[in-house]
Amino acid sequence: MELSFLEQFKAYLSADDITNIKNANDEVINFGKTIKVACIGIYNNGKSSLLNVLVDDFEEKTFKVSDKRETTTSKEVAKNGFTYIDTPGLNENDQDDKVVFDTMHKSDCNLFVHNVAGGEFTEAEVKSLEKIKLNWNNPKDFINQTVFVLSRIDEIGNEADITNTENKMKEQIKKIYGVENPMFIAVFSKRYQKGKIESKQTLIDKSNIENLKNEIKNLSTKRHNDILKTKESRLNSAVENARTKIVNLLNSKKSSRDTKVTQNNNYDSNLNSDISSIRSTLSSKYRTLNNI
Ligand SMILES: Nc1nc2c(ncn2[C@@H]2O[C@H](COP(=O)(O)OP(=O)(O)OP(=O)(O)O)[C@@H](O)[C@H]2O)c(=O)[nH]1
Ligand SMILES: [Mg+2]
Repeated sequence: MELSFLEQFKAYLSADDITNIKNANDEVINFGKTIKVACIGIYNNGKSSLLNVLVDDFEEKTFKVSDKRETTTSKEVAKNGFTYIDTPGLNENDQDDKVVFDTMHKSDCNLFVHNVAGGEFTEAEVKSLEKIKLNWNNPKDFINQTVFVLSRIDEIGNEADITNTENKMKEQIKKIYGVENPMFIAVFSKRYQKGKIESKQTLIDKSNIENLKNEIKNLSTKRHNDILKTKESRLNSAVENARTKIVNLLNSKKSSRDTKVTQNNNYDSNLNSDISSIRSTLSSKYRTLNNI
């Protein structure tokens, strides 16, 4: 969209309104150049560890990893046609949640990372899923563009336990979103890291990381048109919001100008009536004085 009109109306808009329109426009213009993947989830669940392997950083320098709460801002890194975005842990505070939600609104696909060693979704995760639902125009879209990634599978002895937990989580999602069969994949970032460092293909295959990459690609191809439509409708609503704001502001200026005109007209008419009354009084006095 040609945005030169913003210059003309900038006196009527806030810096935030203008940034919103420009960002939404950039999203539409740049759509398809890269697939934006947001990594979300509760803190310490392995989001940054997963992103490091997705960008082939086996020294974990790109996205900071720690066993305490670490990521507090969103960070983007582009690699092989994808832009991976790390986010702060969900459900810690409103400010962090806002960073995550803003990031998700820009992303084409989300990876919801869950620590499967702790069982099904925790209370904090359920709360976050409910909050995301409230922040989404069409909540089913969130599920359709999200892959639920089970991390820390090495801490679970039995594969059946992973399937069991996955089924419980699907029930939890169904209860909140009414969606059956969301996408799930269990990965082991550290095994992929080791496989790459030691050139062991079996470890790479068993880590499921390549499958995850394919899932992301399939998902973004499948949802190409829907994602573009969402971005276009976000741009339209940003422009529509600005238009409503300008019209309201102009109407309120016009109404205050009309009030002033009415006040001036009243003043003029009172003044004219005073002048004629003074004139008539004076001329009558003049006639009296002169005994006319
Ligand atoms: N055993 C095991 N540990 C893991 C795995 N993935 C990550 N970790 C460890 O879990 C801890 C947290 O990992 P991070 O990647 O920093 O987690 P995060 O979700 O980014 O955490 P925040 O940035 O605090 O929200 C680190 O100590 C990691 O080494 C895994 O697959 N298995
Ligand atoms: Mg992190």
